[in-house]
Amino acid sequence: MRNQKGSVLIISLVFISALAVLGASFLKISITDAKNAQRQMDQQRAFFLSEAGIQRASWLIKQDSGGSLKAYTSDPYLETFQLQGNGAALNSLESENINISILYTGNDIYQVGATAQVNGVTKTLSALNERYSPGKVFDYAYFINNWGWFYASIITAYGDVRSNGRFDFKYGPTVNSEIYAGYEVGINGSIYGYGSQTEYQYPDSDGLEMPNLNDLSYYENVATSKSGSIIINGLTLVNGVLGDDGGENENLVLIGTVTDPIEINGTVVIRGDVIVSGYITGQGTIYAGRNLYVPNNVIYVDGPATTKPTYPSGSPPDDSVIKTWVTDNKDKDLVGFAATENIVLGDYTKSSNQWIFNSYLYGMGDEDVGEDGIPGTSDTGEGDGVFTAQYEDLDGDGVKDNNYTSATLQTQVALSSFANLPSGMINYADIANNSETTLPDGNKIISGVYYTNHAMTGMLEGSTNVRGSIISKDEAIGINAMLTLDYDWRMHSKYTTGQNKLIDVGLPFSKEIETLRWWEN
Ligand SMILES: [Ca+2]
Ligand SMILES: [Ca+2]
Ligand SMILES: [Ca+2]
Ligand SMILES: [Ca+2]
Repeated sequence: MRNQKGSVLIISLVFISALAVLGASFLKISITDAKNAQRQMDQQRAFFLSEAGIQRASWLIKQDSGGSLKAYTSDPYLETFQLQGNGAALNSLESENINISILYTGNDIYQVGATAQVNGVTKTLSALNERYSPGKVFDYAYFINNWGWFYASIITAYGDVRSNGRFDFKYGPTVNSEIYAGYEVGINGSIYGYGSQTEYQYPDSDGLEMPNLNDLSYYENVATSKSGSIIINGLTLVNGVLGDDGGENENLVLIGTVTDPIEINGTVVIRGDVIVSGYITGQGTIYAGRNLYVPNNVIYVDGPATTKPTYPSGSPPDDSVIKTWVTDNKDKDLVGFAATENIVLGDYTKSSNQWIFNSYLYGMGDEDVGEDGIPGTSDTGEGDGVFTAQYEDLDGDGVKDNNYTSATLQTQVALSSFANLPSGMINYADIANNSETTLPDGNKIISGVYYTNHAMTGMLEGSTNVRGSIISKDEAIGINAMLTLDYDWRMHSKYTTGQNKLIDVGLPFSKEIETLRWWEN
């Protein structure tokens, strides 16, 4: 029994010392683990603080309305701050120093940096921020905030198409492009072109932010400071802004001919309605404070040699093919049109072929659309008769917009009260023509990038070639002959943003600061 007891004791001792050894090594492991965990936590904390630094740098750029940060082109602007600000720190992180730097690299691009240290662990982040870069909506031949719809076999699109709501196709259109929709891509019957392949269709895509033109003051500052202008036959019709000086007529008619085209140079703002027709040349963007009217053709005098890059059948063109086309044509005519209210195509006063306005346009525009900002989705707040400005004031004008009416289409003053109206023109029909017949081939050409955060609408009775983009919140365009959309790739953000941008015509921006890229040093 004793022996037995002794052996039990020995065994116990051995067991206890074994436990002690094990315990010591467990202790070692857990101390190392804890050290690793602490280090990881410090890394995360330092990362978080640096990220806060990048955000503060972006905020400083946004606040810099006078552009004083643009002076820091060789030595960066430096600042050290703490999250606690002027108050007391709520935890140890809030009293850590965050060092930020801002270096202006030209073309409204800033390189920002931020460094923070927690318990000897340092993290440095950098980002390239562009101010006022053109909205991503310009990457598309057709972009609609609410509901994209191609309902005709006579529609052919070259260039990507997108909607923040549904995108519906009916009666067999041809879509040589990628298709993006915030909800469903609805295909009723067949569609043709490589967009018919599901690999080029992207339902449930993130919504793209629309530029908001409710406040044109930024664009007016650009127009004035860079002396944007519109000249016809040696006569300067717009010098910066039209309608800002006492007695200046804010409504303007622009009609260009082959010999005396509309010459545009940079950004110009016309505070009222503007009617644009005929031949146009130069590079720039025309902002209208109310409606833009496109009663006829808009034709580049010196446009790209071909209307688009060569599209192979069954797939998109290669990036290199597109880039060559863009580079070859970067100095050719290129005009953006941006309207605070609506863009009206053709002759809206014509009594025939008005079905489109009654059945579609007049059923759109109401802002009681719910939290998602898109009509017809039955989400929270949609159609409840309550206007929640926080998410339903889509155009930011502070009041609830209702459905469009005939007043939406009409000029704000009689045509006879517009500046630069040619003599002999009395009624809108004297200028407008739904089916262009003056061109040798009888086709209608609408060149340019057309943007409105309200409706783009009208009637196109002749075969029409849009050479650019149609971008709007609502779209109600009637067609009864071929409509071909040729995206102008020179407008793509690949070529209009960043340090190596090729093109700058002053298109509207969506976000004041766009991060082009960011990295950890
Ligand atoms: Ca003026
Ligand atoms: Ca909705
Ligand atoms: Ca509502
Ligand atoms: Ca509103």
